[in-house]
Amino acid sequence: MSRTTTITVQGMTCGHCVAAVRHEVGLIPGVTGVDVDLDSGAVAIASDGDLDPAAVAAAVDEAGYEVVRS
Ligand SMILES: [Cu+2]
Repeated sequence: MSRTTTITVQGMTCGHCVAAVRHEVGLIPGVTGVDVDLDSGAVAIASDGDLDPAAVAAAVDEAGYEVVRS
């Protein structure tokens, strides 16, 4: 079942940051789409089934940023 999880990521400043977050989060199993709003830091993650919040936090950390609200 498809669902969307929205988190807030702190520290993104440009299109490169957006691409890095999109890439890392997109590698999480089950993720089918990642939509990033640079201005607000909102990251909408479309997935098949439930997302593991720890996996999302790890992916954002891998990209070099931090989840401030999930
Ligand atoms: Cu950047």
